[in-house]
Amino acid sequence: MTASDAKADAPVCPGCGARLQTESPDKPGYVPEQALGREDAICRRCFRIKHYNDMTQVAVDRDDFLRMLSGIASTDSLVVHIVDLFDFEGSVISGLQRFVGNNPVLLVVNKIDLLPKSTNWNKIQAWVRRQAKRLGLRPAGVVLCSAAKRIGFERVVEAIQTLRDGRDIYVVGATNVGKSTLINSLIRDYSDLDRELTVSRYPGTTLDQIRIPLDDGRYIIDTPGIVYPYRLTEQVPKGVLPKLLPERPLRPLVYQLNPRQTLFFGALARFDFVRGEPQSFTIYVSPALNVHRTKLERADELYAEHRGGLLSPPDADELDLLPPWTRHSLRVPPGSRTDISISGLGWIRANSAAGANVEVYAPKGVHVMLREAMI
Ligand SMILES: Nc1nc2c(ncn2[C@@H]2O[C@H](COP(=O)(O)OP(=O)(O)OP(=O)(O)O)[C@@H](O)[C@H]2O)c(=O)[nH]1
Ligand SMILES: [Mg+2]
Repeated sequence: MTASDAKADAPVCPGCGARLQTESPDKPGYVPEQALGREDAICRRCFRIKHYNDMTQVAVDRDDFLRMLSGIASTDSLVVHIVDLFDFEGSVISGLQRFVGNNPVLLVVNKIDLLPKSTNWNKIQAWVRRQAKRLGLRPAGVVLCSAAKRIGFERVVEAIQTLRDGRDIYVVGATNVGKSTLINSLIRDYSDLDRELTVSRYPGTTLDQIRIPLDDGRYIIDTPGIVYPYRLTEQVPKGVLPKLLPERPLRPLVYQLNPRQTLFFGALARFDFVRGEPQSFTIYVSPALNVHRTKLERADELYAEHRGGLLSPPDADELDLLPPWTRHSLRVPPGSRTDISISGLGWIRANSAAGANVEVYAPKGVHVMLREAMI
């Protein structure tokens, strides 16, 4: 996974886990020769992320991640499985139970700061448990938290202490769910270590396992995120991510729609209310994203004329980097509380008991699905 020309016994970058090397500036772990001897040397990529918020994307091999996960079964550890509440289905490792052997799993649902303040957390907790069960996960515990905002952090620590029983702690999850952020918070609050893992808003920051010693001789292990190509966040050009990933709590937007009306989410996705009684739909997407309403019969023309302009992101010069759209026809069943979820973009809650026929256009490969409403 890391630079093949790095020597196997070379020190690793404490930020991303890549083996340090001085040969290939374009490969992971590169440090200039004179920096290599320094005790706190981090690779150039981590340096740039840290100081300039500038990320060099590195191609990663999904099989490496799966091999790494498979290795966990033969260890004696507590597996902390972090999921991003903003992209729950997209960030869950649904086959995790297969990989962990007899080790207990703690399911940590992160980024709860993104939900509206008025959220009923007991309901979310129950929703998470139902979804986890549906997806075949059998966690020994479920906790909700915000690693970045330190909300619910004591619950995470308590659950880890209860379940750990002297074992190592493996922190696993999809890219960008907040694994390294959570470990940084743990280090800061519960140890004397002077260490900081590299975190960034871009998926694929951590490149290899990073073992951080605990007081009792065991380790907490940060791992690279698994790349799930069906998340919009893995498909968009880098420049789009700041608009796609919310930094502040979502402000649900309620749209009262008549049938044959359309909503555009920039030029990233399109939602057509095709058939049903006039009804309201509640949109949960990043507040930075532009939502544009139009009539269905105007939608194709509007898109052709205004994508990259009025309909952005992506901007015109990045449009070609996005895969073409696929159309998903969905039937929202009557009488149900249903979300239409677009992995990585957010979700649309259908509010009417009467049901609806809708169509969603999203970049090819991005998962679009119906689920029980979260809120
Ligand atoms: N809103 C919010 N953002 C968070 C939270 N935790 C982490 N983030 C943000 O999520 C992004 C990814 O965080 P990382 O800690 O790098 O995630 P990771 O899982 O280690 O990512 P990889 O190393 O790419 O697998 C960063 O922009 C973090 O600031 C949280 O609780 N709330
Ligand atoms: Mg990380």
